Amino acid sequence: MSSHWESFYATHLPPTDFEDNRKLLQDFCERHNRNNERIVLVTSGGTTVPLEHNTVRFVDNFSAGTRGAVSTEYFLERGYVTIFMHRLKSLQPFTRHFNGQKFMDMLELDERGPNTTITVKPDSVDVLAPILAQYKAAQENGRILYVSFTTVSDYFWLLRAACECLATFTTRAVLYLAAAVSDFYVPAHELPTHKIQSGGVAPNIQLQLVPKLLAPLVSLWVPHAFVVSFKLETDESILITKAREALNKYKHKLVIGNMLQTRRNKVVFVTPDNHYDLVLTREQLLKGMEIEEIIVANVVANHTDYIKMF
Ligand code: PAZ
Repeated sequence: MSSHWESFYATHLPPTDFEDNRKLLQDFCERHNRNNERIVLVTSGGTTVPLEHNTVRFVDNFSAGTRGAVSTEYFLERGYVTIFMHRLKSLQPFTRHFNGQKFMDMLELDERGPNTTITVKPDSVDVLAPILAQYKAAQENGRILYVSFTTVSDYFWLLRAACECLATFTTRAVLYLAAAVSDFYVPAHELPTHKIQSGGVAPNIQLQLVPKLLAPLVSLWVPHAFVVSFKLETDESILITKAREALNKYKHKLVIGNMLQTRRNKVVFVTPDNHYDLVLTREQLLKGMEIEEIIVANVVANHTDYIKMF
C-alpha cells in the first residue's frame, strides 16, 4: 500500500514548467557541488489551494514571503549559494527594498533640457548602492537560483525535485522551510473542471489533510542535510509543544517557532535538547535591524557545529 505522500504524487500532475525547473535545479546544484560549497534551499510565501481545475477561486494564506526573502539576503552574505523557492509574485530578495512607491520616491525626473533625465536622488544612493552591489554579486556569480510555485501541488513537485539535487551535498545542505504550506486541500479528482456557479445552492467544499512532506524529506530524500522547519501559531501556550512534537516525529535538527503577531521581532529556536528565544529590542527595530539577520546567524552556527560532527 502506498503512503499518503506517495498517493499525492500519483494523483497530482506536475506543473507545466516542472521539467524546465528541474533542469535549472540540476545544473545549479551540479555547478556548485563541484566547488564543495555550502548551499541553502529557502522556501518562501504561501501556497494556494485551487477550488476548480480552471481556477477562478482558491484558498490562500497571509504569508507575503518576507521571512524567506530577507533570510535569503543574509544567507548569501554568509557565503551560502541559495535556491530561493518562492510563491510567484511574493516578495523577493533585493527587489523587496523597492516595492510599491519606494522606488519611485528614490528617483528624480528632469524634463527641462532637450533630453529628459532620470537620476537617483543623492540621499537614496547610500540606500541603493549596497543592495545593488549585493544583488549584482549574487546574480553575476550565479549564486542564487529563483524557482517559483503557486499551488500546494506545484510546491510538492518542486520541493522533491530540489531535494533530489541537494542530496549530493550531504551535510553541506541546509533546508530552511519558511513557506506557509497549506494544511488542507481539495484533491484533484474532486475538483470541478469549470468555475463553480453561484446560481444554485452554496457549495459544500470538503477539505482533506495535506500529507506532511517532512517525513519523506528527512528520512529518504536528504537524510544528511541540516533541515530547519518553521512552526507558526497564534496561541503562544502551544508553540513550543508543537515544535517539539514535530522534532520528535520527523527527527530533523531544528524548529523555529513564531507567533503570527510577533514574528518580526521574536522567534524561538527549538532543538532536540533545548529551546531559546531570539528577540529584537525596540531600539534595534527602530534602527531598521531585521530579525532574520540573527536567525540566519544562529542557523549558520548550528549548521557549522553539525558539519563538524562528521
Ligand atoms: O511570509 P511572512 O514573513 O509574512 O511569514 C513568515 C512565516 C510566519 C510564514 C514563517 O516564519 C513560518 O512560520 N512558516 C511556517 C508556517 C507553518 O507552516 O507553520
